[in-house]
Amino acid sequence: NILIVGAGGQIGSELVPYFRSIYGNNNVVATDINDKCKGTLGDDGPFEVLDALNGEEFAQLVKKYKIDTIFNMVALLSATGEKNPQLAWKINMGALMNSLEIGRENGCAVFTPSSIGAFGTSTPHDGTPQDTVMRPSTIYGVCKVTGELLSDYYHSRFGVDTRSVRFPGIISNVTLPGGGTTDYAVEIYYAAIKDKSFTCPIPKDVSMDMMYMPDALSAMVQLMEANPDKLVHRNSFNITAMHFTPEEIFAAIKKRIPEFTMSYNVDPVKEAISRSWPNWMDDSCAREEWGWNPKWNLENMTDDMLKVIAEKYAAKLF
Ligand code: VAH
Repeated sequence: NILIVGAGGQIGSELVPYFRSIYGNNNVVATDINDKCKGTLGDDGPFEVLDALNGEEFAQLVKKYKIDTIFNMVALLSATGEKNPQLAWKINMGALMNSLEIGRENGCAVFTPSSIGAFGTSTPHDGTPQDTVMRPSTIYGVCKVTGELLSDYYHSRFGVDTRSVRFPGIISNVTLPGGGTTDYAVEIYYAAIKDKSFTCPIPKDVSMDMMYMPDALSAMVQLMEANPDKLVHRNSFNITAMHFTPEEIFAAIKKRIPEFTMSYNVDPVKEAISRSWPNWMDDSCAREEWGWNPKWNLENMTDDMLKVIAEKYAAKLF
């Protein structure tokens, strides 16, 4: 059975129904710090309130539901982390340490996402390699690099089946992301439908890797179901589906909504963070070792995002 910790987040809220559609409602246990997301996860599979920092309760749930795979989706994202780095470290690393320790004690596989945020200004920005220098300048990035090293350590030292990917910015239309540097690429679609105009917090020339949620969801299944003998890497694989600047996503939306306009009000914190991240990553190792092959690009994603968000707007959901 699968345990998803942080089910209410941007990824968790879509991971739960997706996994339940594949593995069965009752085989996927959703947990979050409170029950706000209960009942919004697409169906009534098991839900438990869990503070991922409470190791006792965490371990009890793993035993109660006979969990064999833990997806730890708990994190304060990059921009939020910079407002309270001590809390970001406490939450991000506390949740991961509990996931790894409880995984070790109970024989569970452990998936924890890493991120393009694990890279820094001294990392090659174009075609960022799988194995390269990683000196991130945000607490989020420090947590992600530490998480990668911890996860590899738990695999080599204790034999825990740890696997993860370095996600780019993830674009989705179910749960709004919070506190991310790439969130502009989600907010722009809502603004295009609602206001026909958008004020962008990211500089016009900054390219970042991005991915549509359906590709992110299938990547997690593909990696966790991959033949371990073929994995040269584990924590974590570069994966990306597209990269663009604010100007490029603006142009894609304007092709569909000609009256759409955009201005810039650059957020200095998000500018510094986004300029320290890759322009585009080399994800050839993921493609070779477990068949990563994204289906969504800027064009078909923009069609789908505008369609779904226009329907949500018509239904007065925002
Ligand atoms: C953020 N969306 O912007 C998250 C993620 C790769 C970006 O880490 O912080």
